[in-house]
Amino acid sequence: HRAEPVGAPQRDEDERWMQLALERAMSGNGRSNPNPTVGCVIVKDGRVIAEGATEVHGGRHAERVAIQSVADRSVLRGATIYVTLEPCSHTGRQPPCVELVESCGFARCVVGLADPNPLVAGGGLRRVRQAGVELRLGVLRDELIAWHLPFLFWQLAKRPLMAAKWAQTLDGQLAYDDGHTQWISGEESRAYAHWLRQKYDAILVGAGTVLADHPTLTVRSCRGPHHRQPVRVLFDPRGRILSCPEAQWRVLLQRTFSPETPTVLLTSNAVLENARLSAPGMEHVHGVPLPEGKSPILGLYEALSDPLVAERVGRPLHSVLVEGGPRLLSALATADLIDLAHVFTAPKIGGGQRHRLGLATAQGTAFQLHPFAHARLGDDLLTEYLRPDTGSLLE
Ligand code: AOF
Ligand code: ZN
Repeated sequence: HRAEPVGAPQRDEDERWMQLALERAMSGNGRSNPNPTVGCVIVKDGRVIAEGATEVHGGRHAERVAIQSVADRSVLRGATIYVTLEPCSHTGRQPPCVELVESCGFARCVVGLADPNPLVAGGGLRRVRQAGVELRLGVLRDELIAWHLPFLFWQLAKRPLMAAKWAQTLDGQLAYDDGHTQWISGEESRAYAHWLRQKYDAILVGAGTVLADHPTLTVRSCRGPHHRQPVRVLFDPRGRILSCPEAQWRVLLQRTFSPETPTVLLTSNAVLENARLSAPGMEHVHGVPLPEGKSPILGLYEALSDPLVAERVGRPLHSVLVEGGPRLLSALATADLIDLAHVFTAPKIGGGQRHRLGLATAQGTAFQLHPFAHARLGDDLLTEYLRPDTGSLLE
């Protein structure tokens, strides 16, 4: 029985290069959505000779960016190519990466994850092997699953990934009793949270948060590069926002959109019929009715995956980051609909009674999550959790 070192696990050479490929992917965070942002590094004689990450949707894939960055392709002979996701074997908006990989004379190809896209699904791996290139699959699997989760989830579950994010005190308050939320987590956590926003296609908040915090829900003061703004979705089944005086709801809604990134207001049909959302200045707010005859939370899914919504906001909403408030998060947990949670815990005791998560289920029926990653951010602790069946979906 050998004692394991405390702290970070020992990494082999392939894991260290794959870590670099993951970091390349992360630096392109959100840029290529709904395509996965893949990272690629090419290594020869212990040195990186090329690297790349997927470009904007429809643009070049990571492997092509890396390979085309070298002036003389003959240096690639005998090198090892590391790529976070299986090289594609289909012709989409881009020609198949695997053809390019085959033509370079690599000695080895190290792949993080197989691509569940039915157009690829192992086809790329098979061709790499057939070309006589040594293949290793599954390096840094867990980290790469966490990174590529929005893409993997959409491919496997065929519904939007619902990720929750909240910051809490040690005693589980999401805001102090006076309603003050701004400063629960520290500066590093907030910078990380901004960076995280662009990983998702949309940010979702409930009407309570809009009325209490007047949020803009933008990516700013980010840790790392900033590539895009997610679509903002306001969930307001009872029409609380539009029942404010018009001057007030105009200001609230205007804070949440810009011409490039519209806002979707999900509310009831009746509320939308009476509102003056089509008035000048409101062109970037799309009022979308929640389907009638089912719980608003279930209607939320239907509305998010509606192709008409994708068309109106100019992109599909395959993944959503729910940023609160406690009431919406509690409703999602009660309906067992949180697939993933990013939880920041600040070393403070709020000491109050309000703004906590609650479950409207029978006593003793807890909503269970499994931790899969944690990090220290300044004085805060970030823990990331998966729903147990999200984990098994990925087996
Ligand atoms: C790769 N490398 O960097 C990415 C891949 O429409 P296309 O041609 O851009 O193809 C999109 C699909 O390609 C996407 O659904 C996923 O299966 C794969 N993404 N593959 O070899 C990359 N981003
Ligand atoms: Zn490709």
